[in-house]
Amino acid sequence: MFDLFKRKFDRTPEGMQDRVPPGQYVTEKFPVLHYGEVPQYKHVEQEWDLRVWGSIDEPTRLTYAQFLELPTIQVTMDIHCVTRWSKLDTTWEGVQFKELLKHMPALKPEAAFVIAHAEHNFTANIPLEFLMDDEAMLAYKYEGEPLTPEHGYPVRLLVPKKYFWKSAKWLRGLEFLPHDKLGFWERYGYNNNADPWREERYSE
Ligand SMILES: Nc1nc2c(c(=O)[nH]1)N[C@H]1C(S)=C(S)[C@@H](COP(=O)(O)O)O[C@H]1N2
Ligand SMILES: [Mo]
Repeated sequence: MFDLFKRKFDRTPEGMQDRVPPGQYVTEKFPVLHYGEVPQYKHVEQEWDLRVWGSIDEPTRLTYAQFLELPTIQVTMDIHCVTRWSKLDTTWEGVQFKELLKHMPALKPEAAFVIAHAEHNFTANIPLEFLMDDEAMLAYKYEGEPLTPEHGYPVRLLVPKKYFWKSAKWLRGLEFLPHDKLGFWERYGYNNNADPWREERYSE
C-alpha cells in the first residue's frame, strides 16, 4: 500500500514518479483551463464578495477586506487535471476552509455538500468532507504572488486530492446543501468523486 504522506514529500526522481497518478504526465508549465471568459476586476474591494447560504444558521456575506483579515495557511500540493497534465509542488496561500467556517454562523447539522459558485454561473459540487481536509482552502496567492486573472484572481477554491476541476476559480459563493447536486463539469460527464489515483475521470 502506498503512503500518502511519504509520497507527498518524496522529491527523488523515483519518488516524483510515484506522485504521478495513472494516465497523467508531468508538466512544468501551468496550463490555463476553464470554460468561458476570464473575469476582470478593476476595483476588487467593491466588486468582490463571498456569499454563503443554504444549510447555515444565517446566510452571510464576507467583503474582500473581511476575507483578507482571516488567518492564512500555506500549502504545497500536486495538482492533476482530468485532461492528463499534472503539476507537482505548487505552493498556495489562502484561508483554510475549516478556518473560514469558524468565522461564519454555524452550519446546520444537515449540511453535507457544498456548491462552489463562481463568476459566470460556473459551479462545482463538493462533499463537505472533501473540504474539511487540512489542505482545502480559498487561495489568493500562488508562489507568493496574488493569483493571476487566468488562474482565478482574486480567490479560488483548492480541493486537494481530487482532479483539479473541482477547484473553482473566481469563487463568489458557497452554498451548503443536505444532498448532492451536480456542478458544471459534473453535469458535462465528469466523475462526481474525481479521485485521480482511481482514475475517476468520467461518469459511467
Ligand atoms: N470558474 C471556473 N473554475 C474552474 C474551471 C472553470 O471552467 N471555471 N475549470 C476547472 C478545471 S477543468 C481545471 S483543470 C482548473 C484549471 O485551473 P488553472 O487554469 O489555474 O490551471 O480550474 C478549474 N476551475
Ligand atoms: Mo481540468
